[in-house]
Amino acid sequence: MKITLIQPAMGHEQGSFVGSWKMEPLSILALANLTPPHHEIAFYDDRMEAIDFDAATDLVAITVETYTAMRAYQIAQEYRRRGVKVVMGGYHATLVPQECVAYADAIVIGETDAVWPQVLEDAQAGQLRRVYKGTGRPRLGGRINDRAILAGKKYLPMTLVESGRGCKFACDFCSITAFFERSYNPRPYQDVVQEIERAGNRFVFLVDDNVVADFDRARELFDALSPLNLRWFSQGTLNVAKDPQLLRSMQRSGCDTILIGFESLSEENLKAMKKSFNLQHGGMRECIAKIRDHGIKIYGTFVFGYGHDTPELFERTLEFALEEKLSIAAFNHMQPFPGTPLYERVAAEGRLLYPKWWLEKGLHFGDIVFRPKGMEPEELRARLMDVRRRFFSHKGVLRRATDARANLRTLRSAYLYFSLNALMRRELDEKFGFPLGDRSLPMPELFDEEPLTVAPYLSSLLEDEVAS
Ligand code: B12
Ligand code: SF4
Repeated sequence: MKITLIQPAMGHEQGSFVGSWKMEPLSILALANLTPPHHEIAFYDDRMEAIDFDAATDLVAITVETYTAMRAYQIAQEYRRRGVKVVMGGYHATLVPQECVAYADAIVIGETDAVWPQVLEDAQAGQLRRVYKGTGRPRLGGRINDRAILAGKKYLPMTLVESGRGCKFACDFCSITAFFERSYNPRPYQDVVQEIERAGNRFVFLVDDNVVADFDRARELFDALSPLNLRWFSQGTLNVAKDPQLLRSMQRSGCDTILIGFESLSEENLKAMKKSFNLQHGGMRECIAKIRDHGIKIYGTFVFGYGHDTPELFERTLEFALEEKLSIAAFNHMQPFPGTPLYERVAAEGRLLYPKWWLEKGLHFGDIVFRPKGMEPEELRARLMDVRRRFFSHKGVLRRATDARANLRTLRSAYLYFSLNALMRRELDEKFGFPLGDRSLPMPELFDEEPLTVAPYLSSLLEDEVAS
């Protein structure tokens, strides 16, 4: 069979796509590497090239996130009206399967590692089922991704590698914890090393949502990375600061930046999002100091729109981010992703302005899709934009640069610090205002479906795991 893999963009209108989002698509790479070699593979990255809908193909596979759902459904519509079967999978397909299945011939719920060959066999036999489900947690060992299908595409010069999936925390807004039900599944560190060596790039993004989810395992991984002379980036939790030995091995292994979700300086907000663990181990400032003392830069993320925000909290948060010399920061609005407890709560309170915001015609990235408590949606949007602009202003960048411990620790750290900040500043207007979907194509038709619930499918995933 000829299989066409597609990474959808969030939308199309302006002719270009946000530069810092053009990263290697690992979901596509996983599918390509799980496909038996007798099949032929074509791949379109909708973020940087036009899709030839008329090119001959037997099956189309599209990865769907919530923000790319509208565009993914439009792409599916184009293929299906040409008589080509479409399979969808990924976060959105897993968390809102009852919607996604209406736009595809088949969907895969959950991790697809074990089930993809079966989907292909069924497709070849003309017996595609409507819904497939990855059961239990797959063994992540034994697959070292080949990157041949990415050749010639203009990605950021950074290799993306998985070193584990999931996270044991339960933040109420998080799709990860909804998808993996608070479990963590590490990949053998030897495979991680092998994949990095095979890719041959010193700049690596370990895409785990919490690379320090298991301290002992993280230490093993970092020690194994040390001889590779890497500059690596990842995401983690603040509690890493409580283990100086782990921080040392992180530093030795070449950790440049760790993204940490601080989320809010308000204790009440943290409580509401089930993230009070951010206040442990001496508090945020003490933890930040320990991490920066090890030469590691911090990319801090903050969220506004929970119930206890005030104008003063925006100012205090900006001052905190500048004072603590965060290398980069994201100031996001609370986003009710379907399938999360947050979505259920905001919906139950009648505060969703658009229940299916991801399919709302005319919506842009950065638009507020719910009614915040204590301020108008437009005020929330405007305050966030103001804080972002001041953080990335020349003054803000220079103030944060006065940091010999991490941001300007070496010439290379300084180069990365200034170039990343310049990129983020340039992109502010482009990113916040980016359209969802392709306005030149018909919007996806809306179908009636069962009311959304907190992913009941995932409970059965867990049962499978217990049974196996
Ligand atoms: C790397 C990353 C990015 C990179 C690039 C992503 C890319 N696609 O190129 C950058 C930094 C640019 C980015 C940006 C954003 N991201 Co992001 N990102 C990630 C991250 C950390 C890793 C993705 C990855 O490579 N995973 C590894 C692959 C192998 O896993 P996978 O995608 O789940 O695929 C498996 C299955 O889902 C399934 N599968 C997936 N697709 C398909 C398709 C078919 C047909 C089948 C059968 C199976 C299948 O098979 C795979 C193997 O089992 C994830 C979190 C995570 N750990 O996954 C967040 C994540 C995907 N991002 C998320 C978000 C919200 C964003 C942003 C909106 C953030 C922001 N506020 O700016 C933007 C949106 C950009 C866009 N979509 O255009 C959310 C999405 C939530 C949701 N409900 O959709 C996630 C889950 C993070 C989170 N904590 O919630 N992101
Ligand atoms: S710590 Fe991060 S990855 Fe883990 S549940 Fe919370 S937001 Fe999600």
